This record gives sequence, C-alpha cells and structure tokens, in this order.
Amino acid sequence: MEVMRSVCPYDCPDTCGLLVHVENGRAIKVEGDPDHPFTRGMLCPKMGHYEKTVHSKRRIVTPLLRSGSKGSGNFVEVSWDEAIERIAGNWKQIVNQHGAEAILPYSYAGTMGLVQRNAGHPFFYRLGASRLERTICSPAKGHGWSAVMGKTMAPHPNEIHKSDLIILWGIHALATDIHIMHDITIARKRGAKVWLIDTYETPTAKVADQVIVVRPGTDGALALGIMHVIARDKLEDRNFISQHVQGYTELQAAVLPDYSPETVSQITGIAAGEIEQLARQYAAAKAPFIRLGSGLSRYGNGAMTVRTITCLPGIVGAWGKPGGGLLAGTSTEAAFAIKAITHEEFLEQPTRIINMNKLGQALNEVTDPPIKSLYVYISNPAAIAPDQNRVLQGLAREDLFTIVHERFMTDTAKYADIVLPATSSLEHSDLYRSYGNYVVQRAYPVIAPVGQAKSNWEVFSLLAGAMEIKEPFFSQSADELIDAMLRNPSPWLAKLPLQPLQAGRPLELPLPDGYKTQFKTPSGKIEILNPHEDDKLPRYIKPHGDDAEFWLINSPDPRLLNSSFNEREELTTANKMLLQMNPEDAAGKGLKDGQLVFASNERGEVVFTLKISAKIPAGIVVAEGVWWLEHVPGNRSVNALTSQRLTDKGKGSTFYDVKVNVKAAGNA
Ligand SMILES: Nc1nc2c(c(=O)[nH]1)N[C@H]1C(S)=C(S)[C@@H](COP(=O)(O)OP(=O)(O)OC[C@H]3O[C@@H](n4cnc5c(=O)[nH]c(N)nc54)[C@H](O)[C@@H]3O)O[C@H]1N2
Ligand SMILES: Nc1nc2c(c(=O)[nH]1)N[C@H]1C(S)=C(S)[C@@H](COP(=O)(O)OP(=O)(O)OC[C@H]3O[C@@H](n4cnc5c(=O)[nH]c(N)nc54)[C@H](O)[C@@H]3O)O[C@H]1N2
Ligand code: SF4
Ligand SMILES: [Mo]
Repeated sequence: MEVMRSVCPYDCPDTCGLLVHVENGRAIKVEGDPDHPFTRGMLCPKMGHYEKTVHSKRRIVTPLLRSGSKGSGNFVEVSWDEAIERIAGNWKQIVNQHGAEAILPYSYAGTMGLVQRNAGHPFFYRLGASRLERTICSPAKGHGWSAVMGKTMAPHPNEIHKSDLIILWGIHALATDIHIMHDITIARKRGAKVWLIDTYETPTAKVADQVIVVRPGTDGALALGIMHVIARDKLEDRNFISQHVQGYTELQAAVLPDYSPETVSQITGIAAGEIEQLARQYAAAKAPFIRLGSGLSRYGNGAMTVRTITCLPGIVGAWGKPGGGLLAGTSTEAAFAIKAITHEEFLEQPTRIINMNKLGQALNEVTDPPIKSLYVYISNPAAIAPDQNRVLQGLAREDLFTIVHERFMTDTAKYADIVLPATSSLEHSDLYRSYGNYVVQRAYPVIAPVGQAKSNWEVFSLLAGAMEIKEPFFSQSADELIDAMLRNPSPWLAKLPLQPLQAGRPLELPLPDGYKTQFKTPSGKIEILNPHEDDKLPRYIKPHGDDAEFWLINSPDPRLLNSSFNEREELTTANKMLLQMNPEDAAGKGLKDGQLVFASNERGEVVFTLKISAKIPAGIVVAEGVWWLEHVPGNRSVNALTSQRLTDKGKGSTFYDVKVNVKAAGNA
C-alpha cells in the first residue's frame, strides 16, 4: 500500500490537499493532507469516500455511440478510433456547410485543475468555433468587488482569527467553505461574535450568535440602511476615509438620506430597530470581517448588491485593522501564466460569443450559422443550466450532433450522439490554485485510467490530430505543459521553492506586507464613487422577481457539488429532493410534511417532497441541490424553474431570482 498526494478537483473554494491510499492500482481510501495550510487534514463529507466515485460501477469505461432516441440513454460501445473518426467526419462536414462557428463548446468546472479545465480552449480557438461566455457562477460578484476595490488583493482567510465580528453574508459555509469553520472557531474562542445574513436559517446558523433573515435580493438596501445609521450618528472612521476612500461625502449627501431604517425595513423585511442595532455594532467592532458568499449576487441586481456591501469596511476603516476587511474570493490568477494553456491567439478572427446561461435560447432559436454541434465537457448543462425545459428541448434536436466527455451517464450524456469516457482527477496530472485561499499544488496521477478513460487534454490532442491541426503544441503531454509553466514562473510563483512544488506538496503564495491597505484602483483609494460605472454611486435596484407567490431559493446541498456526487447511491437513495416551506404557509395551503407537491412558474413544473420547517420564513421556499433526473419523482429538477435572465453587470446567472407557485401533487 502506498500513500500518495493529490488535490480535490471540485469547484469549491477550499481546494483540499488529499492523501490517497493506493493498493494494487486502486484507490482504497482518501484522507485530508495535514500539511495543507488551509484545509489542515480535514475533508468534507462528500470527499471522505472519493474512492467510491473513482471506482464507482457507474463509471463510463469506453466510448459509446447512441443506439436509441436522444435522452433514452441507449448506447453501444465503440473504439476510441471509431469515436474520434466519427466526430472529425461530422465536424468536417459541418465546417464545410456552415462554417466552424456552427460548433459550440460547453464546459464549466467539473475539475478546477488549470490544464484539464482549460484544455479545450486552444483547440476550439484554433478550430474557429463559437465561443462560450462562461458566466454561470459569480461574475456579478467579481464586478461588484472590482467596482469598489479594483485589483486589490483579497485578505487571507486567517485574518478571521483576529476579528471580533465575523459576518457570513450570503454563504452557507458549512456546505460550501467548510474549512473556514476552523478559523471561526479560533476567533470565537477569543470572544468574536458571528452573524449570519441569509434568506433562511441554514445549518451554518449553528456557529452564529445572530441570524439576520433578509428578503431575497435586498441585501443592497440592508447595506445602505447600515451606512445611513453610521452616517447619521457619525460612527464612520473619518481618518481612514480621508486617507483612503473616494466618494463617501457624495454617498452621504446623494444616496444615504433615502435609506432610513424604516424604508430599508420595508424593503428587506428586517425590523428598523434591528437595522439600527446592526449598524451600531458593526461600527463599534474593532475589526469586523465579512465573508461574502455568492448567493446574493445571483439576482438581477447582483453586481450592485455586492458593490454596495463592499463599501462597508472602508467606511468603518476595517481594512486598516488586523482581522478586519471583506473576503469575496481570492484571486491567484497572477501566479500562473494561463495563456500558456489557453492560447487565445490561435483564434484567427473573433467568432461569435454565446452566453452559457442562455444555452436554452441558443439551441432553440434560429441563429446564423445555426448551432449544429455541441461538445460538452466538465459540465452537465441538462441539470445545472437554468431553464431546463428549453435546454432539454434543444438537446433533443435530431439535427444537433452532440458529444459529451464524462465520467458518468449524466442527464446531458443521455442526449449525446457520442459519449467519451473521462478520467477522474486521480488518473491525470494537473496544477491547482484556489479561489478561497492562497494555496497552490501540483498533482500527478496516482492510479492508471479506469477502463479506457482519457483526460480532457488527451482527447483534445486526439481531436486536433483528427481535424488536421498541425501545431506541435497539441502533441505535448499535460506534464510537459505544466513543466513549461513552472520553468518560466511568474514573479509571484517564483517566490515559492520549486522542488517541493514539483514534488506535489501544497504551498502557500506569500502576500506582500501591508497589502490590505494597498488599494489597486485607478485612484489608489477605495472607490465608493466610481466614475467609470453607469451608476457612479451605489444605490438599491430591485431584483427581477416573477409573478408568483413564493421566492425559490435553490442553493447548494452539502451532499452534492452542483450536480456532481449524484453517482453516489448512499447519498441519493437515502435522500429526496425536498422543497422546504414555513409551517404557516403550508397550513394555509393544507399541505402536509412528506407529501408530494408541484412547484411551478411560467417556465416549468417540478415535483418535490415537501418538508415543513420553521427555519424557512413565510413567502420563501427552499430547494437545495441540483439532482439528476433519475433520482427525482417527476421528470424535471430544480432548474426547470430557474430563468435565463442575466445579472445587471457581468452577464451572470440569476438562479435565486425566481418565484414559484406551490400546490399539492396528489398521487403524482
Ligand atoms: N456542498 C457544496 N459545496 C459547494 C457547491 C455545492 O453545490 N455543494 N457549489 C460550489 C460552487 S460552484 C460555488 S459557486 C460555491 C457557492 O458558494 P457561495 O456562493 O459562496 O455561497 P453558498 O454557500 O452557495 O451560499 C449561498 C447562500 O446564499 C443564500 N442566499 C440566497 N439568496 C440570498 C440573498 O438574497 N441574500 C442573502 N443574504 N443570502 C442569500 C442562500 O440561502 C445560501 O445559503 O460553493 C461551492 N461549494
Ligand atoms: N439551481 C441551481 N443551479 C446551479 C447552481 C445553483 O446554485 N442552483 N449553481 C451554479 C453554479 S455556481 C455553477 S459553478 C454551475 C456548475 O456546473 P458544472 O460545472 O457543470 O458542475 P457539475 O454539475 O459538477 O458538473 C461537472 C461534470 O463534470 C464531470 N467531470 C469531472 N471531472 C471531469 C474531467 O476531468 N473531465 C470531464 N470531461 N468531465 C469531468 C463530472 O462528472 C460532472 O458531471 O452550476 C450552476 N447551477
Ligand atoms: S469539496 Fe471542498 S471541502 Fe470537500 S474535499 Fe473538495 S475542496 Fe475540500
Ligand atoms: Mo459556482
């Protein structure tokens, strides 16, 4: 038995270091790596048995060719040679007839490794295919942060240790950033208080001293209400503001008068007295620290909401204090020259851009050229993309040649003409960086590919050959690509010792002294007033909303990661896709705990099992997790209800900006 290092590949801010126990070529056990500076040897429950995913009997082990109708899941095995030949043959015909823009790649974050995640970019650029705007996650959050802070470095998560007031704002940390709980525990032992600001009382409330329940999409108004009280009572940090903040006076004069606690109470549903108290406590804290999730950014007003909240720490001077600030996400892009993988210059002339949130529209509407082929990898759009009915309608098109490169027979793979088997992260090489901390790590394969699985990079090398793309770039191995990147490190990466990085140890990128008050904006200050934005100052904008009775929050489930882990029978057979509702709302509709209900709106109808819970406020229903259709009672999952509408800035998804009606489903 050997114990080998690896990295958790999933789309999670923690990016855990793994210790994989390998026996006879199989992974038999996976543990957390105690040497990882942030994750400290602990794994979340999903990854505790990663070996069950890697060696699952559900793994796709050979290329498959469709033998039944689209969506039926009927396939026959074919060889790699035949699969690649068929793809290249079809594509050559499509390119001749319609041009390469008739081919659309669709990928997101099934793995976060830099090589495997970006492996398709150079290929599709070189082919001249349509480009995908990959904005399903949190570009509105990025926009909101940058509008105020520019390229300022995000605080190290261990700042929390020195904070006396930690605010978990729109983040279900117990599910999505579990290792920050260590840091919160350290701070609480030193007397820190914790607030949770969410639309319902998530299980993360167990670490919170105070839970603040806000109406969906109204956090921007709450932040303005807090600033109103701070300004009215002169609780701001004048000294810090005069040195480091641009536009506070303008905000105070032109915006804040409109956001009295009474007005904000009307918008947010939070009592005026509570808003007063929050403002005073926030201003009085020595070093308040906000950990900002993406939940509140997935609304029509998402970017403005994040921008408004991001103004708060500047006003009380939190950035100047050890333990104070706001962490929306870390940016470690500067560490790696990702261009060495993506090669945008392979694109000879700009091709059309299709927003991934609008896949349903793109596949169904008449476009020029039409989309004739879809190549899906590291993503499962039939489940995770908004407006599922439209997506499935598009995937069912007989004239759409669809290829899906996957580990499992997902809802999307069932609609493929050709399915290609993908390696898991234990079977391929990669380089990882995190979006919640500053750790980087290289990973090597620890087992051989399961069945005939191939990595993303290997498949794009094969496709490049078959499409007669001659660049020698495509014939390198993933390790050669990584070696080339590490031989020519960025100044930041060059600060790390190369040998342990090469050996696969987790290492932390160093942060410069005083970085927290080095504001990398055009003015060198925190820009509450940003002359480059359409709205120069923050203000409250309403979310899109819908014409239905209940807001539908459809945020992560601790047992799933987007639609990943649906392959794990121990997770999915014991659990049901639930719709949680407040007891009074349920009583008003005569609904009982455990019964089947329909949730519906203009886009679709989904069957859930009702769970009545006092943790959900009136007027809201909650459905956690993205489930595969095979596990749900109706034949649609939660995204049949969500919308393709985009955010105010950043062209992001608006998953939680959705309303539904709910009724009994009888014996459906
Ligand atoms: N277990 C698990 N972990 C995951 C994922 C998963 O699916 N499962 N997904 C991964 C991915 S891709 C991402 S992007 C991150 C997501 O992680 P984050 O976006 O950082 O935050 P979440 O933990 O998803 O929390 C969203 C929270 O926001 C709340 N919320 C929704 N609307 C509002 C609002 O208007 N105001 C406020 N204050 N709160 C609101 C929801 O109720 C939910 O509790 O997590 C990653 N980690
Ligand atoms: N209702 C609702 N929908 C949501 C969200 C929500 O909160 N609510 N969250 C949204 C967010 S934030 C995000 S980021 C998206 C994420 O959406 P996706 O990035 O599509 O995430 P997954 O559903 O995890 O699908 C990833 C797929 O990649 C496959 N895979 C894993 N490793 C590899 C590999 O190396 N190669 C290949 N070819 N395949 C691999 C996995 O088997 C899995 O099926 O979902 C979004 N969808
Ligand atoms: S999903 Fe997140 S918390 Fe779980 S093992 Fe992976 S990186 Fe760690
Ligand atoms: Mo995401």
